[in-house]
Amino acid sequence: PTGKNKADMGSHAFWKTQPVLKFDELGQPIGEEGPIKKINVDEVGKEPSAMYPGFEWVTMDLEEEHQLEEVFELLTGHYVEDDEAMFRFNYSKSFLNWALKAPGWRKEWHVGVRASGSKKLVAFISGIPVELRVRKKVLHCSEINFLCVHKKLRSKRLAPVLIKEITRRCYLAGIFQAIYTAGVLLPTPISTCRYFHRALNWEKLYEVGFSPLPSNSTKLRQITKFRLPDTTSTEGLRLMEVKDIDSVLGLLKRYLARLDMAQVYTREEVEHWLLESEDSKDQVVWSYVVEDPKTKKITDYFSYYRLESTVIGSKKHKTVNAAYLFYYATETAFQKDKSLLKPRLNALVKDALTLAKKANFDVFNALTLMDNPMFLEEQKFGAGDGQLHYYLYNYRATPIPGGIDTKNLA
Ligand code: NHW
Repeated sequence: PTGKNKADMGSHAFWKTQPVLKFDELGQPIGEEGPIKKINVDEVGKEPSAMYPGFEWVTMDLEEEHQLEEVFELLTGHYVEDDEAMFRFNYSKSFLNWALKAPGWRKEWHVGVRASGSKKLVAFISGIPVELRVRKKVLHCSEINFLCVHKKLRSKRLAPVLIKEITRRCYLAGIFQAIYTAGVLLPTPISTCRYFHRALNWEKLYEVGFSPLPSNSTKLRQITKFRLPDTTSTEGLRLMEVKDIDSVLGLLKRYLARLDMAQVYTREEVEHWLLESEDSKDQVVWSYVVEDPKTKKITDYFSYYRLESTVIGSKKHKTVNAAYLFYYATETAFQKDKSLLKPRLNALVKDALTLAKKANFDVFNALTLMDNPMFLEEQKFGAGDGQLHYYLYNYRATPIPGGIDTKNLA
């Protein structure tokens, strides 16, 4: 046998020691959903485990501009790339501020590793507190993200050490569950979505190698296909303002209650995640509402956030400016006539695309979650290569279907 088979479904020397579902438990009935392991905080280590010789643990202070810059530099050079190493996520500093300093954030959950000699930051992992509803139960958990190991230190089993350390810090804070997402397949996803991409600037996406030219098409035809109107069409559409927070929170709560799994937002979180302070130099999130001109009620909401990718090999273009569909909600979901939802979502998303194009984005990305399958094809999104797996740590739950996945059907 070759070593390759071993790597495939994987022996998972680390993950098999962790309180997560095994692949072969997938087909079996889960029973009552709940924690896999009972954690006794008294038995949790009070100190970090030993770090490899030549390296040391550090708690990052992201209120300090310089330390935020260090995390930014590490991620810019070493974070997630596509399989062909053509693009790498380039989270901006304002994005990191937004994502890592969400309401209730703790400095202790911004964990780094430095080289002892040079003090250079070589690895990072983070968590933020979130309330997560899985079907009827609400879990206090952490959302783990930005796990990153410097390219020169890969495959040395540093990632498991980082994961165990953030786990220890969560346990000490009385948090025994976590949610995280990854493009790689690990034991065992609770849900899997596919990325879909809608070209806004097709020519640039073609030039950087992101969008192919189909053999039965021409450049001009592709450009025409993805053309968008100059103005939006939904009456009453405008930017969300502070005065809309309560309406948006109410609408979003009702909309998300229809899903098997969703974050439970407080007012403060809506303000943080959906409304950016006006003095932000480098805007991350764009939120829009539809205000009914007659009743003045907020009937719809949508948002997207900005995340650039570095183009690794191109001379002509340094980055791809991508918008990611974030939250949305619409009253049509609650009307008796169920056939209203699909056309309304299509109209809203078309407006979102139109606005993103005006704001100079190159591509608009969305996953196969929420009600997205109702508009992805109609709005000319195409299935990408990438999947996003959703995972729960120390929680046993029946998997949640992840919407359409045309790549798997093909
Ligand atoms: S996913 C993005 C992860 N980051 C990147 O892909 C950046 C580029 N890659 C790297 O920096 C979003 C490295 O390749 C990383 C692995 C650091 C990924 N999640 O050190 P070794 C997140 O941040 C397992 C979980 O030798 P490496 C979510 C792998 O399966 N595990 O590898 C993070 C193997 O274990 P196995 C991952 O390439 C969630 C082991 O690591 C993983 O040098 C974290 C190999 O380690 C991934 N993305 O470094 C979990 N990638 O058992 C949080 C690889 O298979 C859990 N591995 O042998 C919850 C904790 C909190 C609980 C609180 C109650």
